[in-house]
Amino acid sequence: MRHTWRWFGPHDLVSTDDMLQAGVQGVVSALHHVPTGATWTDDEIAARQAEIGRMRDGSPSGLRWEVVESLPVSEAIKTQTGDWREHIANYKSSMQALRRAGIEVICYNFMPVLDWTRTDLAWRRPTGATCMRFDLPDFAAFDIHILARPGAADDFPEEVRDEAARRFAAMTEDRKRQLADNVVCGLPGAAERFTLQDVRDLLQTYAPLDSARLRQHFHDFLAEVAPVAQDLGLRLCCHPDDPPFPLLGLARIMSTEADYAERMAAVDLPANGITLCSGSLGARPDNDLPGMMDRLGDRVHFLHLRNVRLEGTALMNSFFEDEHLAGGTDMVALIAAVLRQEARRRASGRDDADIPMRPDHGQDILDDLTRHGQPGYPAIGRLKGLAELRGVETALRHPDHGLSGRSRGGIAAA
Ligand code: DNO
Repeated sequence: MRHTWRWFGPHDLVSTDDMLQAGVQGVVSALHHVPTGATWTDDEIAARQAEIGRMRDGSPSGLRWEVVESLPVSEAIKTQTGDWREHIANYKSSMQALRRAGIEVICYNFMPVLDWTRTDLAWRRPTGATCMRFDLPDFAAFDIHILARPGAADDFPEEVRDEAARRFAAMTEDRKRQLADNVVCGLPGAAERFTLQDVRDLLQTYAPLDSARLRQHFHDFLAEVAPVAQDLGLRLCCHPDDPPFPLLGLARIMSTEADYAERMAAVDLPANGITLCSGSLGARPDNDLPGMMDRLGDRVHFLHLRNVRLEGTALMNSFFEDEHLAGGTDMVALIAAVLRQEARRRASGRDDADIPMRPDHGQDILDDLTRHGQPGYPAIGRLKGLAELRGVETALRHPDHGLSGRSRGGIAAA
């Protein structure tokens, strides 16, 4: 695996120096200040590359911008309204500019309205660490009582509805505001910041879009951009829905293995690939992450490794972001599946054998608790995650004690 790290740019409170000391090999970034739908220019891309290339004192960092996360897909493209055709043309121009700059991997998502959704951004663990959490009754309180979305109550089981009503009745105005801010925060580092009214308006534009229509729009988008990516030698990789179940009455079409398989078959090109995010997909009990890596691994162009702890067995659950080796996903089995895939790629001479991986999210620990970086992206919590993941990888790769071609379930191509 290629060990990468998400960086939000010069305003990120975690610096390039911090990344180097964490042992990072490459950087994941985006031009968050460019409005969604506009073209990324050569100059803007070069400026970000230069920022990544230097340490705080101006000396070279030796780091390169290796993965774009995200080149965002506009709501206009997802709904096929307004300037969507122009946005697709701009998307292609941005891909060309990125390729000219030597960047090959582009992550994006096709989630309507909100990117990731949580109810708590700093939920306290017994150790005093904090993490992000999705609490179903709190989310229902937001949806039914704060956003007051028509029909929202029908989307939750009765006991969740009742608990949501009880909690809402006890909420101070501050708590209501905070909960709303947490839920609509789901665009890390993006230029846009949604108000409740923005969310209501956007939901209106999605009203006519059921899953079948949204799927069709996704396939139309892929039919436009994936062949261009293939010709340019780029790898596109779609991030899953987070969480991977329907929210706010919106269609969700990247939540399961079947969704991924269908999207890849729609435009069957290697450039049409996926971001395997174990934390997002793992929030659904029926997703088998090591199995998905084995079966879909050929098209996995980017890995987000993190773990969540589910608090129930239903499809729609409360969960929190656990430590990287805790939680419901068997991280050792998943990394073993990644190493098997990389060995297969090496054996067949693919030049993308090292799959970029970033430790996704981290709990806030130690000095993170006073640094207050981007929610989910603390320096030390992620460093700890990366160190643990690297430890698993190192052990599995050990020639005598790890998985080898000779041992059962080995990582060799055979
Ligand atoms: C959350 C991230 C997502 C991801 C986008 C990709 O922290 O994993 O926001 O960057 O969904 O488009």
